[in-house]
Amino acid sequence: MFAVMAASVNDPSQGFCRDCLALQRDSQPRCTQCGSPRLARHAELYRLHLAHIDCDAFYAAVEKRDNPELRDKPVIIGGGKRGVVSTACYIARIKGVRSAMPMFKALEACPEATVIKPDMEKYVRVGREIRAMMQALTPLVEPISIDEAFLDLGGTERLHGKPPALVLANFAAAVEREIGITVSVGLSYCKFLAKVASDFRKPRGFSVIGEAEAVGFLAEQPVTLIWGVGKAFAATLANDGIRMIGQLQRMERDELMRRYGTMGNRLYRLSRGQDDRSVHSDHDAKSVSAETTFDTDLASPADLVPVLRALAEKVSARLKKSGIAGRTVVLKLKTQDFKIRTRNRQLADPTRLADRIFLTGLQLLEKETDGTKYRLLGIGVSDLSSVDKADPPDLIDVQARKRALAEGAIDALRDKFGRKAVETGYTFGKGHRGRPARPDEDEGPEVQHPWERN
Ligand code: DCP
Ligand code: MG
Repeated sequence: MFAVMAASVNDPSQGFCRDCLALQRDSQPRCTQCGSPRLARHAELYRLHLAHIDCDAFYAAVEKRDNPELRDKPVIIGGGKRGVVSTACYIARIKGVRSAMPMFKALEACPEATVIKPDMEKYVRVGREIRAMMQALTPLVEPISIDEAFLDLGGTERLHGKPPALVLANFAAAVEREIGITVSVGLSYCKFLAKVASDFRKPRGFSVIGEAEAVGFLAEQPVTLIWGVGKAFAATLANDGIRMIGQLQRMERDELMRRYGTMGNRLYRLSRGQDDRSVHSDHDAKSVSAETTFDTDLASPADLVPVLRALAEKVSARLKKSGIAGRTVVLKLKTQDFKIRTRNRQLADPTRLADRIFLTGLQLLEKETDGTKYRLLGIGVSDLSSVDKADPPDLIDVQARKRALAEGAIDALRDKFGRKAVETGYTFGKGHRGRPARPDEDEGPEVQHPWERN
């Protein structure tokens, strides 16, 4: 079969059926074998091997699988302490329900919805099963969160007897059959566009972005499509009159870097579809951390504490996004003469709360602020585990419980209005000297996902 495939490279009229995988040798709108309209056709279909896979309405899909009565009904997952929507099925989304929306608003939009409290243990289990299926396709699987991962299928044709595109379509069908939920697949030549592609035609999507159309496709997209351009940075760009990626494509690298620092370089490259990051299976990583190098060395708690707070929030956000928690808080400092100091403290329970990470880091930092000047500060957690045992309600420390609840509320507001919307007492107004680095300057998180153990 693969020989036939190879012959069809670069012929956009050729492709395959995503349901029965039969090859299509003409440009009929339906599969010549099974009649399905779900055909994959693209000039680079058999050449591309970098994929991003993301489950559709993940928590809601798992709940619908486990209660078929809900299949054709609007379902919202969320509520509980935070009172926000974790996710909504696509039926509820038609009514305007979105992740991170306050539950009362979601129910205003869709009063007939069934609301289900999240069952994290179950979602982690399903995520782990899907991950195992991915790892059977290639060793290069890089999980990004509980329901998504990058896969590099380069060099696997011989193993599978078919090119990556077909392996992926087969995988999507197998997940539906064996797990009972649906996924969307993005196939491209780089991570950035594979992720963009997977989001393109959800649910049950299969989108391909080839090298030939990348620049033209990107030109028509808003800047927010670029990794690292959140609400705040998009506002900065809008202030400079830049809204579309096409505008970035017409700017020189020097100009972008002069205006936006290292982020300018990222804008320059990604706007042109240049992204050479490879897929890393992160089996060896055991912690989640964030650190920053200062413009000028800092010694005083007044300068260091706000940075610690901002970094703790970053670590917490990453833990929450990945559905994991850590039990040991690790503080890292680099002195003026490049000596590294690390200090650890183990907590009674794993945490993913910024407040706990920060306060523990603060206790460790207090002992180190003896006038020594530091060029780098970092905070992280290790001893990673799933979230089910994390941050149990603290019956003795009522204040801690209140802080956890407040943090849930802050998260909800930030989900809605962006990070800058809610500043804490520690970070408020500290935007410049002791600021954490821009995303590019940061050391990326090292994440070992609990579902990857065994
Ligand atoms: N999640 C959450 N809170 C958010 C966003 C997501 O608790 N603000 C959880 C619920 C989601 C899961 O993470 O089911 C995966 O997140 P995705 O962003 O991939 O969203 P979905 O899988 O739900 O939907 P989509 O089909 O858009 O991927
Ligand atoms: Mg998803």
